[in-house]
Amino acid sequence: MAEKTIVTAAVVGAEVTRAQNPAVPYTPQEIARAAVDAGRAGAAVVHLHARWPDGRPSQAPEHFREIIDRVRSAGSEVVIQCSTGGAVGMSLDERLGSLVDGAEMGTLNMGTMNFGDEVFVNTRPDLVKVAGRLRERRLVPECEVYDAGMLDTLRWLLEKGHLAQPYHVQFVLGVPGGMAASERNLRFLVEGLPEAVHWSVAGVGRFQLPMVELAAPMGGHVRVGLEDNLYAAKGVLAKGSDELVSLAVERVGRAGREPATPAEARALLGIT
Ligand code: KMH
Ligand code: ZN
Repeated sequence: MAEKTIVTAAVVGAEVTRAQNPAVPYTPQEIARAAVDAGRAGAAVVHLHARWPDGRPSQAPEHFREIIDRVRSAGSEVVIQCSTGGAVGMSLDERLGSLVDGAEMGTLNMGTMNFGDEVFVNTRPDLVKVAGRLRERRLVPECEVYDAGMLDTLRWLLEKGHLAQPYHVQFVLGVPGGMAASERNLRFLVEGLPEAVHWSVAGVGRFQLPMVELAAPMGGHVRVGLEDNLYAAKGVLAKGSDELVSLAVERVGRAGREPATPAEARALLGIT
């Protein structure tokens, strides 16, 4: 029996807006509802960002606390992963505001890169700081890998003792400035992992569901949601991240695998 597939729902990022898709959640209440709905649709993990009510990206601890409280009050057991990426232009200290009590995982962005027309800054000292904070707070890191050289950075963090199992790798493919979401690139990246570790892929835009179809038979895990993609099909806006999760779950099933429950995802990811 193949290992179960962890479906992560990235229900809102820092970049997408309601003008692009009215289903993009902004308030903690809306983001929590989107997370709970994604969990019902089959997501085991939710990757969280926050917003100010007017839609500006927020890493304010109070926003993350409210989202997590609301998710748990609704009875959802989804694994909570908080973004330390935040938005381009935020200071690292501001970005770390998301790591509040109740978080179980935090992202660790693996290097500086062009992110669209901007620069997403993650120097090596930044990485060491984020990794240290995740360790202090006993959060499982999810390493966000956008480009091949970032795997060498991952190896460096391991060698220097800044990172150790358990950790998870998310290949985020298709960001303008990073590696494209292609089969060749995904296979190359998976082969280049420095050690046996669970990995997942998040394809940006129209590559989101094709990357699910590719990764599921390869034994990978998958991420979908409005952070990375606003459409359920060509020209058809997604009604929410839960719809994208349902589409991913269908594809995982077609590959002969089953979606992991939150408890199964915790066991796979080493969350205690
Ligand atoms: N918003 C992007 C600049 C993460 O969540 O850790 C980075 C991002 C990564 O979304
Ligand atoms: Zn994110």
